[in-house]
Amino acid sequence: MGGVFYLGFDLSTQQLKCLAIDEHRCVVGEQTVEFDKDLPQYETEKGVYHNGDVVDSPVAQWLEAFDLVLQRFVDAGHDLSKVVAISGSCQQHGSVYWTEEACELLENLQNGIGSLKDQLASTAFARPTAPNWQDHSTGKQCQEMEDSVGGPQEMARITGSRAHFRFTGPQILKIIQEEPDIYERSHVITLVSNFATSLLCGKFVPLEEADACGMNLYDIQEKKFSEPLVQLLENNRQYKVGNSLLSKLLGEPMSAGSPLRAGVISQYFVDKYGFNSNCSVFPFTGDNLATICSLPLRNNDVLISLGTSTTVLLVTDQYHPSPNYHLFIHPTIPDHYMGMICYCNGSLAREQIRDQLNVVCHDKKLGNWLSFNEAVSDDNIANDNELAIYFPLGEIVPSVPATCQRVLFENDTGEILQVVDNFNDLRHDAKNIVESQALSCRVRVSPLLTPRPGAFYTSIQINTMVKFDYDELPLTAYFERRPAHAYFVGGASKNLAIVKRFSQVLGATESNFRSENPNSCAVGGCYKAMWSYLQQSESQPTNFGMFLKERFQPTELQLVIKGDDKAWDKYNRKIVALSRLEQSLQH
Ligand code: ADP
Ligand code: XUL
Repeated sequence: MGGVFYLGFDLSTQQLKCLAIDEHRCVVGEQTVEFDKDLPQYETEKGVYHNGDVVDSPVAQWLEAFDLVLQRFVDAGHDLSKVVAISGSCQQHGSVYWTEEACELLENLQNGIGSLKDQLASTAFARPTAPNWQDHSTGKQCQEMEDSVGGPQEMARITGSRAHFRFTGPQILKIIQEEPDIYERSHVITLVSNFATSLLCGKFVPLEEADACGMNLYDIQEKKFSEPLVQLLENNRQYKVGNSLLSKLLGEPMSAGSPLRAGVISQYFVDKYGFNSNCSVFPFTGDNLATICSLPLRNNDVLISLGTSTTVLLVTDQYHPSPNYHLFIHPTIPDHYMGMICYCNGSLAREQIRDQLNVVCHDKKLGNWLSFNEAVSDDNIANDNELAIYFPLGEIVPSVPATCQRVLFENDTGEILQVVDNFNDLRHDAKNIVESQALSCRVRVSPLLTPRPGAFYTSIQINTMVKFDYDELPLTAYFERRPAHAYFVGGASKNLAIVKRFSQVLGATESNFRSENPNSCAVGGCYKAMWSYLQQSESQPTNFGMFLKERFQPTELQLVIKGDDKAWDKYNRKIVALSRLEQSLQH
């Protein structure tokens, strides 16, 4: 490795990854510690312990992973003294409970007297495990928190999300109620992100503001912890021997959007792995937040992750919260937010139709997408008056149990004419599933985008009011708010037929790209480190979006299709029908 370089960590559920990039953003090193395989003594399954609804991870496993991943860098011959800045990403929502002694222990970490685990594991933590985002055990606490502020809508307005099992506030409330001794012994509570930053800096580092939005405790518009929510947790304490919740959380978070440094690397890492003692550490953020930092995403751009489930991430300057999705403060762009919409039914539902179609087409090759793709791309399949939703699993948006519904509708009004058991043939289902999945994303994304009046040709009554979830907007709102760019990632983004059709329905005005970077969270961490570091030494601050735009090579992204107004306009006619179909499921 030549000149300076930057490290990006990704502490996820199953592994700790660390990526090194040089000043040209080329990856020059990569090491991973897989928890189940490399640290079998913890006996975790996919990185976690399951006990009924309770899912948690051993904190000591993460301590060992940090030592191991850095040792692997050194063993691979990398000179860590060239690292000028570090940042990273972590699984969201998890929380780590530290004792009063932890502060001194962190500040006195020393090489030569043992590993991080030896020096911290037995005395620095009030709880040996951290609740994991897969935990489902806080239903009671979610209800109490929503009731205390006046319901899910108000909770979403304050904190960017309604109360969720995995969010940190309900998890802390459960510990207050069920493990009062442990709670009182917890002098400091960190998220996984500032656990990692604190470890590397050898001192407690406050929360990072963007990741703090995953707690159901932070008032996003006021930019401070919500007093009524913090008070509710305080009121649940059985005895108040320890410090206040706000003090445990290390006060208000470090402001996102600015390149504020968390500190320099602790002497422990300097002595043990050869880091330079000036090496800067910038606040770690959540994994989804780091993902949007890995691509040149700007205001009104969307990222669609076509994995097992479908996740839509988008950058917006509109604070339009809803109980159906999440809003977080953007980690690097001031006055912007990241929207996150999670669907359960993504690839699995498409695979079911693919398999049924392959049976009919006598295609015996397991998992072959050929017939499915032909149908999805076929403009001669006449499905303009067809609409269907395919939810083999209960869905999050809209919130309905598992169902499959096919309807025919009146093209000019969107009125549903008939529920049918089947369409002409299964090729219609292939085309309809991709279209309706994309249309569902489109109508949820629209209210979060900036309105930009443009041409549309649809003859349908444009002042018709359309209802999706908690939103009721005139139809025009869905025409005027379009993404600028769409980026497709995840397993099914390999499939051009799916991505092209998705792109047409979503209607990005500029272009649609796909990216095949398997390390997006760690890459986002590297870019955050690099941008933050360069900002500190430059007199003219560069906005993070511009920084990425300037540095991104066009070859890193594959252009799938340019914005196509005509193709997009065709789907305007299906919006009213989708709204009616979804509402018929709620009754
Ligand atoms: P995860 O979400 O679990 O991280 P991936 O992002 O790897 O997983 O996505 C896995 C999904 O990608 C699979 O369920 C599969 O259906 C889908 N997939 C993979 N290749 C293709 C393809 N060529 N066409 C359509 N879907 C695909
Ligand atoms: C997001 C969430 C997951 C974790 C995975 O809300 O719970 O994406 O961040 O690590």
